Amino acid sequence: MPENGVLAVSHDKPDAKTAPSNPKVQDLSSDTAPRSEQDRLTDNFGHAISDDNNSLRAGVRGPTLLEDHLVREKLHHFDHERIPERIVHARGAAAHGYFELTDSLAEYTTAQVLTEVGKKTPVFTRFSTVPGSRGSADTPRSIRGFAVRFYTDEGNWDIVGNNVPVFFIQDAIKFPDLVHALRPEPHNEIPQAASAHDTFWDFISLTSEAIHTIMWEMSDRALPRYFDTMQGFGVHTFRLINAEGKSTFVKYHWQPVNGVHSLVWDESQKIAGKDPDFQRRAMWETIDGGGTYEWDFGVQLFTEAQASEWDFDILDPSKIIPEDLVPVRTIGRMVLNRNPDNFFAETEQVGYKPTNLVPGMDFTNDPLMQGRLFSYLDTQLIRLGSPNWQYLPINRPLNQVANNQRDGYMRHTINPGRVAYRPASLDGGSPLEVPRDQGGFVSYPEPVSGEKLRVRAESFADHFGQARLFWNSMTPIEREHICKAFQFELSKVETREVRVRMLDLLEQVHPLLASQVAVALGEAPRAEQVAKPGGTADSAEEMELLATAEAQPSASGGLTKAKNLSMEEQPPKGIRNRQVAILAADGVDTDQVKAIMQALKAEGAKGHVLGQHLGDLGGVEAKKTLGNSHMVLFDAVIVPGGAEHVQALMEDGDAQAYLLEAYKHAKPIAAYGEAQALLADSDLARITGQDLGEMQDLGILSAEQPDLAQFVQTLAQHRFWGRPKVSRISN
Ligand code: HDE
Repeated sequence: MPENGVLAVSHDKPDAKTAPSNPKVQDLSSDTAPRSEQDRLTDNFGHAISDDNNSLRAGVRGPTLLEDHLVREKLHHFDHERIPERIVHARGAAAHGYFELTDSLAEYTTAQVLTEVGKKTPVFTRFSTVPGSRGSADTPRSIRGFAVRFYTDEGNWDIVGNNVPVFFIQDAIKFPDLVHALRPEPHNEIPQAASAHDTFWDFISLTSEAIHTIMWEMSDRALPRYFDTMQGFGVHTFRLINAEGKSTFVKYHWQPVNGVHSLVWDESQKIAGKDPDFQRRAMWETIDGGGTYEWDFGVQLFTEAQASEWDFDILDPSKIIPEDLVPVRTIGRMVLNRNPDNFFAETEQVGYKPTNLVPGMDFTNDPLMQGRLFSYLDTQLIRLGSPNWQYLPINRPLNQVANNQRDGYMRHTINPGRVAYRPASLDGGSPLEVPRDQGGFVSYPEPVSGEKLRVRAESFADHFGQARLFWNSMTPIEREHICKAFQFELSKVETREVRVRMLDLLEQVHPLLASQVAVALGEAPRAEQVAKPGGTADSAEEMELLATAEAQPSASGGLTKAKNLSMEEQPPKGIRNRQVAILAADGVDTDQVKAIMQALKAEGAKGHVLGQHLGDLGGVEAKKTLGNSHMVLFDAVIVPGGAEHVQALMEDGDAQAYLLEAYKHAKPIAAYGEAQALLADSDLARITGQDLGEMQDLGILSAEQPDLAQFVQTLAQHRFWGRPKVSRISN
């Protein structure tokens, strides 16, 4: 805590209580501008300003004078406020927190952050979408960035990862092509934050190495519900080096404590309009309310000898190492518990780079990673404008920086003395090199030999094997969502040759997948049996067909199906940070509402009372309305009892729409007391023709009095696929 007490006065948020224990937050506080009610307005050089509303002019209605340094200073700063956004991952949000190690990897590495059990290392973690601009929505179909900076005692360590474990291309030289194809098309800058356009699919159809990652991208993995319901992966194989200098390969995994859950496509698109800030808002509000976002940190550790047995190359970033071959060992937890004070200074100015490794770690020859080792440092120069970007408060490490680098735009550090070179006999030759046994970084002495060649290794040649493994590992509903995603994306492609080339690629994953898509595109199917396109989520026939569609994988270590690829097969993990809509009109049973809110709060979830109007509903307060919210923004809906309120909701189209949307998107619905009649007589019952009172197994609860334990259990299951007649509800 700095002596000037800056931290104490700079914010009065509930999460400020977590600040003093976080050394990085204390470090930032020395640059946090204090703000108090007694502040006197000054210009940038400390001169007090008496009038901030009027320029200095000659005559009451006359021209503004060149002399007016105050207006010039203010406009000058404003004119230069923007910096280039990130070329990819421009849209993102971040939070502070800590990483706590629970299991030491001392056998494998000397890195203190991975060997000192119980130590809490400050982190700053940023989540992002890939293709969209900084002002785009949170929920396009996109792989998500998952970048974690650890401020360790040995310098910064960044795992700049994604929420899927593989990448589209195998060599960095293709990255600009991939991104140019994905981003809005250059002639008209359309479409924003979307892959559903010709250039993207043109590139993919000619780049078969992308097909495995494309399967992930077309699955619901590319539509995470919240940041804390997605996994994170380091993607590449890295090295850990122990005290004897022995190297072990490692892959990094983040497993969300709240389980892995996604949106469905219809929901994602609607959220993009109803609340484009949906995910950043959810994280902000959870943390602002004293809650946390948490992940377990796991590693897959393996040796060169193991790697040599597998029929895929561990240097190929388009391949996973199935958890069946190398289980994930959980070694710690990341807890995000503090929002940034300032978006620009922290979230925008943070510059991650995969070269931020600490001693006891090293890179591998993964050709995608090798390119990244150059690119991230390079990009910060254009984005942040100076080689001194690493001295920005959010980027500087917690330990001391000492070297002979000097000068450059915006140099803040004042380096005294006359020596800025090595070797030097003056000033004691400082700073001194640090030998390995005292914590100096030493690269792993991997033997390297060979001819200089511009080639792709033969061991990278299998492009389809793991795409088939992924397909096989999906449940029928997940397969259906993949088929529908391809149908949507490719139906937006105007060039028929591109669509057909994609079908050729898909056929090599599975003919049924290709056929389901082909029929929707008006092309001939590639399998004997096909389900009707534009089909019905509730079609038992389609589900059965999808259930039996197995492919023959390769490059999979002999597996036909792999663990933990399916989200649906992962067990439910409780309801923490879930959001529940409670529909309420005047006359609602307020005791029931309070009991529901209480029960949700006790489990870490949040009930939101949505009134027909804001304000008091006779003892509970509506902070949102049916009209200013939407079902897609919630995980479940409850209609409490109360005769007058139920009567009002029966006639309210918005209330009816909540039930229809919740049903369609497979979310829990509960109706209590008089609201049972509302359910029975709802548009939902009429349109689907279902007896909604008999659908407890499908997540529709109705009872005289709320059984809140049952509701919590139902909410924990998240989605109830297989509800009948879903296709009768329009988008
Ligand atoms: Fe990135 N990537 N990337 N990337 N990446 C950037 O760096 C790049 C790749 C990832 O929240 C840029 O600071 C190349 C894989 C994340 O600030 C840029 C290649 C993975 C973020 C860049 C890749 C990632 C970025 C843009 C192929 C997952 C956001 C701004 C050789 C393992 C970090 C910036 C944040 C950002 C280059 C491939 C993850 C241009 C050249 C693979 C999470 O430097």
